[in-house]
Amino acid sequence: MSKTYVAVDIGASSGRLMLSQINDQKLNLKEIHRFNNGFEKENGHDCWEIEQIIDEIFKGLEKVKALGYDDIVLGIDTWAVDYVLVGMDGIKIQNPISYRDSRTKNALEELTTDVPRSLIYKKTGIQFLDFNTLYQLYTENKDELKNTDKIMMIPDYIGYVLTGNAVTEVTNASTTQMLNLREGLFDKDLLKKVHVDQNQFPRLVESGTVLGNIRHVWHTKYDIPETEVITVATHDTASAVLGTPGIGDRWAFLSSGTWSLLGTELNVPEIGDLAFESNYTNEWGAYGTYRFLKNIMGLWMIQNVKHNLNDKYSFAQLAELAGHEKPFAQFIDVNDESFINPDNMIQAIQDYCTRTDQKVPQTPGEISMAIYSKLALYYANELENLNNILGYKLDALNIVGGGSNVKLLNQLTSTLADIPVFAGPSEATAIGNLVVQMITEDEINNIADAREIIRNTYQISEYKPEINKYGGVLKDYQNFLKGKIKVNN
Ligand code: LFR
Repeated sequence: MSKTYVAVDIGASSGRLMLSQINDQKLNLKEIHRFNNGFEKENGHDCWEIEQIIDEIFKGLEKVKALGYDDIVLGIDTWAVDYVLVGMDGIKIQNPISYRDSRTKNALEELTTDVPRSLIYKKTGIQFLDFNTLYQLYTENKDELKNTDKIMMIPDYIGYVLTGNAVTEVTNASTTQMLNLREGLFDKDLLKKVHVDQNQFPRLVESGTVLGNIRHVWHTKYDIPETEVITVATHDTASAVLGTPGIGDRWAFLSSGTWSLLGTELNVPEIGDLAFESNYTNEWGAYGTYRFLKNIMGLWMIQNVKHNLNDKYSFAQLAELAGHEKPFAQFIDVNDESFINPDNMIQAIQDYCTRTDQKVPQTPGEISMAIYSKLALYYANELENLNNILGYKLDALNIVGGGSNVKLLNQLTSTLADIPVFAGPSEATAIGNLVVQMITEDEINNIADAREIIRNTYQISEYKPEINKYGGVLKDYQNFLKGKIKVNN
């Protein structure tokens, strides 16, 4: 009889608790609790309501208990780069600030005038995103940092509140852009640059280590099961890639959620000139792997558009409306910084098109198609880039996460990138979280077996490229991105 496992999987827009057992080499997943997440303005900054998030986890655990589960194993994954400063009294100093907050706007530029980008890349292998922990810490008040006992990444902090035990898990810690690839530790020079001492980060641990049991005090406040917490691959993208059932060793993944993370799994980091120039990242994975990938703006754009339309349409309806529109009515660089955190996404897209002298999408269908078709073009462009950097051709693209349900996007991507697409499971992140727990508890041997089990459990849909359907549109888009052509419609 399998133990009972619960994945706490929290993304930028929602969180949930998924329960699973493993029987006959199959997983059964049940959603127990779901809640909204998002940042709120606090003292002029976009902040995460971390207490509320933790309260929702307890609510979910109460539901687990009410279903009759008295004894469970639990793993936590969340988005990356953000952190909580904890004071000498063991209590958070303030709510964590979101990576989308504008405070880091100039930090990357400033810090890298002193320390060359090429050096930081050689040391860390991590892409330059202006919200990396390195640049966030750079903007912190130095006195406040001095009074900080612990700097904890979000899932590590939640684990600490639950169990009282503090660690820094590597998959997430690598996104700080402060881990030294060669030494396997925080880089002393980079720490110094942001006035942080190595001891302020709790000890580094690998994914798949036991953190401890939920503290007694929580049992006096909530009616929850006995819970052993495992430190899983706590970065949601790391869990998503673990939960991706690729076959062979030349498959690409696209973890498609608020962000689109496009890349491939490597056993050795790739930090050559091409990787550096293309701003590819080598995030640390579980079991000695690296996620070689690029961040693409992703479903964030359509999530915001849905919101701007007062949630009148579901995602499925928006995709359906998009399907009636022409796919490439304008070109958009989806990674343009104006889409990072605009007041109104529809306006930002329309302004972009006006600025670049192109057809301005108006209706919900046109706007949705503008996003989906440009995402597909962006993916296709990056796959080509990825093949170039690697020096070999990836032979399949596995799309996982919520976005893997968008058939229109899957088909466009397959055709434009000329690659077979395998879509699903949409729950890859929770699954990756769960299988690391199961490996730690000796119910699955290793990640290769876990992926076999995932293939056994889920129906994966295949999309094949439609030959010559869109002519040279990818080349035109690439020229547009390079600033070589201006499009007028
Ligand atoms: C996805 C993700 C990405 C990370 C971004 C910010 O949810 O974790 O991997 O770059 O969010 O943390």
